[in-house]
Amino acid sequence: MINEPILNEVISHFDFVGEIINACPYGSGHINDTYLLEYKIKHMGIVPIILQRMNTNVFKKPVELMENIMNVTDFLRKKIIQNGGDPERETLTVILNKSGKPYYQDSQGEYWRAYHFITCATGYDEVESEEDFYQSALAFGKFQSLLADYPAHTLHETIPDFHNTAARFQVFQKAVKEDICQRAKDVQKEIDFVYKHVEDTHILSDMQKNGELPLRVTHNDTKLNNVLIDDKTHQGICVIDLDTVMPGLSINDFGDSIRFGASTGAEDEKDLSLIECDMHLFEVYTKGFIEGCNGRLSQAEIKALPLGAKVMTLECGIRFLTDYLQGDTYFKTKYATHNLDRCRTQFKLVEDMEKKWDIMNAIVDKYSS
Ligand code: ADP
Ligand code: GN1
Ligand code: MG
Repeated sequence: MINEPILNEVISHFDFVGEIINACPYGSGHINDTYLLEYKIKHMGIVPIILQRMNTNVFKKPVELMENIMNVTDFLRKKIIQNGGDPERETLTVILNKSGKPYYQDSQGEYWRAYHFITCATGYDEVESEEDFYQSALAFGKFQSLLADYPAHTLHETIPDFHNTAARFQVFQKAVKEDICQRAKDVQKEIDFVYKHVEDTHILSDMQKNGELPLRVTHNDTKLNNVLIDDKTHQGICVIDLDTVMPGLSINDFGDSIRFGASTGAEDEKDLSLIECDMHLFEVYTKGFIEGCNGRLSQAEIKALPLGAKVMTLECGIRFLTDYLQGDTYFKTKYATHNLDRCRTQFKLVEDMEKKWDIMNAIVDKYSS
């Protein structure tokens, strides 16, 4: 937990107005440390703000990362205004520090940033209604279509090889070999599962290299809780967590949402009998995502959507297992086998998708023209 003096130091370097009345940890992200600050401002009442300590273990170049976020949110803001939307609610607004920078580096070298808090909207940790899931699909699809003419080459790669599954496999192999925590012996079944799926780890990069799948500006972390759903209208209003916006594959954005939202259980569910890929939710998301992309997806991309779901799920499982083998240094964990539990749900989902492969393809076919 963060100590008070640092929080006070950080807060004093941003241009927040009013009297601070509350500061508490917020949200359930696996990467950054997020705080909700509440300010009392005369005539305005309580104004909430999001303050985040950026995870520089994960994001090695926070200044470049914030440059991406400033540029992407400026671009989105203009598009949203052109389309008659509300830029205050439909994209993130960064609050500058007192020297005009979009971040503050504290006296211990840590990087912080602040956003306007988007009120009366929720980021769900699980699918509570199928309509919300549909709305999240529309929002992530729309995000991609709004950024379709963004000059992708100007974006920094905030995590190199982020969704390069073949590179993830290499790191996994090294982790098994080194086995620094001597955990490999307990997870032989999971390790074997990865080796059985080695062919799947390079299939998407091969399709990209041979021109079947185009590089686009993608979000790359399309979990359900990274889109805020308006509490009143129930529309997916704002895509958040823009740290990994980089050139990538549209089908990976689709796939990451499926592995999280179409699962019948939580990402860290221990009872694997509760984990399946729900074909109805798969259909709901497929419909929304294709609609949201608004004609921007090629036929080849649409056809490859089930593959995106399977490979992203496999990749995420490999990442959780690798982190478990390496001593849980990447993802935040709450108990010793947290990453292992997360890995197991992902591999169960992959198996289930393999069983339901024909159904998944038939669903995608239905929405492909
Ligand atoms: P992480 O990378 O750790 O997942 P996020 O940027 O997704 O961090 O933020 C964590 C949580 O904080 C989100 O899931 C969401 O609930 C909340 N959050 C982040 N930014 C905002 C915002 N501008 N307005 C309201 N809630 C926010
Ligand atoms: C992390 O930041 P968050 O919690 O939205 C991770 C994703 C994983 C996800 C698994 C930058 O997402 O790639 O899919 O956990 N983000 C990063 O829950 O590694
Ligand atoms: Mg998040």
